[in-house]
Amino acid sequence: MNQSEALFKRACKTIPGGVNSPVRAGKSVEMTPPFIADASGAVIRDVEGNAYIDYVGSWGPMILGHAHPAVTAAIQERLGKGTSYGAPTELEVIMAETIVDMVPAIEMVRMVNSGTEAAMSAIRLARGVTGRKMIVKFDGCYHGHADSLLVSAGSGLATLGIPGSPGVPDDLAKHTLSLPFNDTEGLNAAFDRYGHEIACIIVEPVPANMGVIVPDITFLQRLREITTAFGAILIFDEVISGFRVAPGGAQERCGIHPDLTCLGKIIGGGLPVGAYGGKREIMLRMAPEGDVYQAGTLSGNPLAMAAGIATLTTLRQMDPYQQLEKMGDTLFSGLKTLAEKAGIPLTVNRVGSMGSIFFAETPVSDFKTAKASDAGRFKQYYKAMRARGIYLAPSPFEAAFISTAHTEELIEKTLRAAAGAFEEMSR
Ligand code: KE4
Repeated sequence: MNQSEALFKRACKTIPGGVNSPVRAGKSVEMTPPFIADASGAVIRDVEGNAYIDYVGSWGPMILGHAHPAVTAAIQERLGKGTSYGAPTELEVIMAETIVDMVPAIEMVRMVNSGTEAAMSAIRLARGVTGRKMIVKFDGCYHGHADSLLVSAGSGLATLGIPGSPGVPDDLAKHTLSLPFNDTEGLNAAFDRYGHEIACIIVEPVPANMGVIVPDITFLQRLREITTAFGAILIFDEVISGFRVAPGGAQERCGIHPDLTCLGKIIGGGLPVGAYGGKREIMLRMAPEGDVYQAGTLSGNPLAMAAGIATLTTLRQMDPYQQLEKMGDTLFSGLKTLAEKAGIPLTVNRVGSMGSIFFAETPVSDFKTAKASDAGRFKQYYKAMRARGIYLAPSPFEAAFISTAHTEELIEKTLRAAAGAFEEMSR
């Protein structure tokens, strides 16, 4: 038994499943998760000292790579001043001003501690503002684990094959309508039937929790039209796509402005964070200004703010999006070519520096087609790549992320590993 296996065995005695978030356990690939000792740049090292090129990036936050000097320095500078006060700081004002400046549809923003809190707060606000109960989400999209949103969620739930979750009361789940993504007809039919009962649509404008799905722009435009027509709130969950696919996220890329936006991950630089924001007149309904309640002991935590501000400031200075686009294209078109050479059908979906591969012969455009891809082949691929020093998400329903620390040389090394993996799989 190696050290990770020993630690996992030990962890399972006191932590459910040995992990603090289900998808980390790698159940769908049937491998013990590596226990991490440290990471820097694009490389992560396990407790045995094995080094891997990292495409998980903490599931999105590490767009600058691990232990980026600017982020580390910002945290260290704050440490000596205390870790939490429960009172406002200038850092929170700087963070809010930066988000408002960078994200087109955000005029006011509230910090929370996770993407889950951001999404649950945004739907509570939408229900409060409209006085309506029903919310619309899309199969395969994941917005954290708040009760109303664990209905055909993607990510962990998709990986574990649980359609919803025990513990979510039926009379709450019944207010959530989950529709197929990229299906305008289904959307129109739902609004024809329930339109005036619908408080909001919450959507990942670039889904990344059923693997990455490329949105049909006319579908996204229809979301905006139909919510406006029926007086419902449009919420873009940009916890992953925010600052990832463009400085202003997916809403900058597609030019569609939601009423509310959820953020997380990148804005904390790896520390616990979330945020929701949007139109001023909607956000002013939040306590203590307004009557919709939401709170959090550690919301706007100074260490998380320092790390997040350093991350966003560095991103603005570097403006790495063209380089990330190029690296993404090199990696994912390379994977497609290599798989074809090995006679292995592969569908590749990518937006900027995040993408997924599906072992499928047909396009993957929604949860149904994502689930139809060959999970057994993914397991073989995952094992073969990990054996060759490439660290991928242990699930076919996640994204691979490229950071600014990934070099052409590391991408080439990854493609060489993939060539070996596909060759092994084709035998
Ligand atoms: P957190 O509560 O995990 O910070 O954020 C929830 C969330 C909300 N919205 C989107 C679009 C998300 O992708 C997430 C969380 N993402 C998953 C992985 N795809 C987190 C990984 C995990 O659950 O451990």
